[in-house]
Amino acid sequence: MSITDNHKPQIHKRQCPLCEAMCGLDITVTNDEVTLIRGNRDDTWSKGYLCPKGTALGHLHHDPDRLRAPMIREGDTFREATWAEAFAECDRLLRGVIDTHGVGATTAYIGNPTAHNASLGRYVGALTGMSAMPMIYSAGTVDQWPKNVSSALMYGATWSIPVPDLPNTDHIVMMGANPQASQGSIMACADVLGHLDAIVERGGEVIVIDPRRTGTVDHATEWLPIVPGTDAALLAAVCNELFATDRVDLAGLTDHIKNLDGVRAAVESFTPDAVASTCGIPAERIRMLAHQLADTERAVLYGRIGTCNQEFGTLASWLIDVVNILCGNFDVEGGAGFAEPVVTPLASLSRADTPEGYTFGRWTSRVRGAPEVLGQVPVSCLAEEIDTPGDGQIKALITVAGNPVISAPNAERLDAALPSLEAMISVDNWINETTRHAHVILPGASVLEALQADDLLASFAVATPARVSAPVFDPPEGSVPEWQTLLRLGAIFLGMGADADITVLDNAFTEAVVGQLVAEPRSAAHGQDAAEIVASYAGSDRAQGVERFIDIQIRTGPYGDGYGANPDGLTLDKLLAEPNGLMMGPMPTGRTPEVVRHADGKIDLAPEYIVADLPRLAERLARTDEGLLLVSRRHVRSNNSWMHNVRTLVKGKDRCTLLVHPDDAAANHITDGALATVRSEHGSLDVAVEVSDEMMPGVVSLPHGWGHNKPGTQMSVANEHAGVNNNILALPEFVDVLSGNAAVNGIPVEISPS
Ligand SMILES: Nc1nc2c(c(=O)[nH]1)N[C@H]1C(S)=C(S)[C@@H](COP(=O)(O)OP(=O)(O)OC[C@H]3O[C@@H](n4cnc5c(=O)[nH]c(N)nc54)[C@H](O)[C@@H]3O)O[C@H]1N2
Ligand SMILES: Nc1nc2c(c(=O)[nH]1)N[C@H]1C(S)=C(S)[C@@H](COP(=O)(O)OP(=O)(O)OC[C@H]3O[C@@H](n4cnc5c(=O)[nH]c(N)nc54)[C@H](O)[C@@H]3O)O[C@H]1N2
Ligand code: SF4
Ligand SMILES: [Mo]
Repeated sequence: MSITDNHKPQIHKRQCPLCEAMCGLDITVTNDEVTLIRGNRDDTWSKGYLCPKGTALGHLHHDPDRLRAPMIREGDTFREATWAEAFAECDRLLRGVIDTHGVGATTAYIGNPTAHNASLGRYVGALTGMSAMPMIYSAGTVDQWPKNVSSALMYGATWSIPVPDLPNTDHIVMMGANPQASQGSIMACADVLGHLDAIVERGGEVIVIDPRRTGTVDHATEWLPIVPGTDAALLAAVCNELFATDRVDLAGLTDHIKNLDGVRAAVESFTPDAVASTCGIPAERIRMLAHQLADTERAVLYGRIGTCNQEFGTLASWLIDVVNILCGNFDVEGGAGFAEPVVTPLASLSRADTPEGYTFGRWTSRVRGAPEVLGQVPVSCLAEEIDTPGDGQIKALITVAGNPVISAPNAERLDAALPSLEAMISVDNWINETTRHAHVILPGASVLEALQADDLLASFAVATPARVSAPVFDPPEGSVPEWQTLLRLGAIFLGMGADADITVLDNAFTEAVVGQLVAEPRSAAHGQDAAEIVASYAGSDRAQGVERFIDIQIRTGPYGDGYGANPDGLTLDKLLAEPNGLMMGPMPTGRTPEVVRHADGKIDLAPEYIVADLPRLAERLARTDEGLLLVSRRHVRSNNSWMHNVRTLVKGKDRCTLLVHPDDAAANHITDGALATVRSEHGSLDVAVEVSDEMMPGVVSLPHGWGHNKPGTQMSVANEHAGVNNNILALPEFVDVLSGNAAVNGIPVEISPS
């Protein structure tokens, strides 16, 4: 039943939870059915923009394959169960493992939608904390871990990641990002391409550095093809040139920076001439790149997944910020800066593990000996930790909104290992390649059934939007919201059983977070008592749970009402009354002093841990990679692995194809449309080839997120459009050494006709 019983079409205003663009949508509902979705032109953030995925929210909600009730495994199939039965089964299975093997035999995998889902994003920390699992895995190590490492060491804050001020820049260099498909990442912005067009219209430059001439290049002034994995070398040479031509200008940051000389020394051997042939970019063009970035008043360098998911991810991530700082393009209008979200993200509260700062390699993984980085090891380790006998072998796994059988390197080994688990619980809404192995699946709300309030994503916003969205539909009667599911799993770990009173746990968790929120210098409730704040909700209709949590994040945030301290400030109710959202202003500048958490208050321009990796980069310069290198790509109609069950999005020509340059196709006797066998050191697959000069010679591209139609899945549409799993080719131990992040770009492959 819908929230209103009106049979006339009703328009609900709601932000899209699918990607970082956070578009405001007009969702028309007629007789409990979504009949139309359009961009909301009055939305103060996205002004009517949307992409084809946004129009598919109704399909996701109505998808008959989407789970509405918990499922319990029975032999090779699942049966629908009550929530009480499902939690009792979780208790039985998890306790079995913990009592026999200890908590060290349990782990969790946290997937990408966690960051987009209000309940999961806030309460996943409750589960991992209460369970005391010694380690967890996440999609983060096939994503932004290098950026977290560089921010941890440069600023003392893992999630303080600088974002380009896209609306106000006149010159942007984009490396390893394709917003035409992705809609922007660690740069939240609706209509990125519109902003790029505007830069060009005002006479500015948009330079795309990518081995592929992507759709973003259609909105750029220049495409610079680059050999995969060599971005760090290019950027080291840009820094070298900045020093050599005396262009370094720290602008207002001089007093907030240390180790400038450390950078100068570190990049000394990386001259433009030394790196040019490795990167495939002429030395003269590299010099000009440096000159343009330094000499243009409002210029910025931005890098994303192509600069992270590669061999030198941390070096590249670090150097991107270093270049912006050296050019005076940091924390100023039109440069790279730190957004300040209205809803304070929990991630922003994370701190170094010692007073001296972050330490790495505090422990290593059992089987491979991979060093821990920011509490995680590469997700590709998970398979071997499950299938290798011995003390500490993983016997129980909880997946939260993740599909690692598709999205992680070592995919086929993980697929084979999961059935041996004694307990596998999936908090997920579909029976897909991963969750088909679960003993119990616990579904959450649909994309239209829960309150939507972004916090983490808003910390990458190119402005300061304030918006929360009410649910469009009520969840089914008796269903359990995801925040409760996570707390209940936590209670099971604590030995409290399947029907514990989770209110106590919720209050304790919330109070602990509030304590940190009010300690923030910019908190509107700075210095107030956490217990009193939590207690003030007692008896209200927000006495517990995620709504209370969001209200607290808003009211203790920099724009909040501070429980009376700032009476005109924001509250959840105020924002719920503004379905078009409020725009608090452009991306702030001058935030460096409050963002940097190092004891001396200074940005470390040359962290030792990072600089020590430069010899490895120098070795790369000495190496010539013969043969072809594989990179990944995205498509606007797809979202990692989980939206191929929407017919309107997968219709049309096959998109899971290998893009090959005509010269490489000819040299390997491959023809357009034919099947080719692609082989890496780790695996091989057959896939249809698209011959196209949009690839630079020597590089081939295959999307990730495909490889459906596995037995036991319940994804009727996706299974008709199976595609192949890119990660079968990924090399499990090919990682960015400093972060442990997977190098799924730059994989040496051979191709031949099938
Ligand atoms: N080769 C290669 N591999 C890659 C990448 C690449 O570029 N190349 N990219 C990497 C990146 S950046 C990422 S982020 C990862 C993604 O890796 P994952 O996060 O593991 O994969 P997704 O496909 O996002 O899976 C999302 C899962 O969440 C479920 N889900 C969706 N919405 C909800 C919800 O609201 N609640 C719950 N409980 N479940 C939900 C879906 O059913 C699905 O099972 O893939 C990585 N893998
Ligand atoms: N439609 C859609 N949107 C999405 C997603 C999706 O799957 N589909 N996924 C979401 C997620 S989880 C993320 S993390 C973001 C990612 O957002 P983006 O970072 O914009 O990701 P991509 O679109 O994959 O673009 C990456 C580009 O890097 C290039 N590349 C590969 N290797 C290298 C290299 O070594 N150097 C350089 N310079 N370039 C390289 C690739 O050719 C590709 O064009 O997108 C998010 N948005
Ligand atoms: S760009 Fe598309 S998927 Fe992303 S938030 Fe907007 S409508 Fe949703
Ligand atoms: Mo991602």
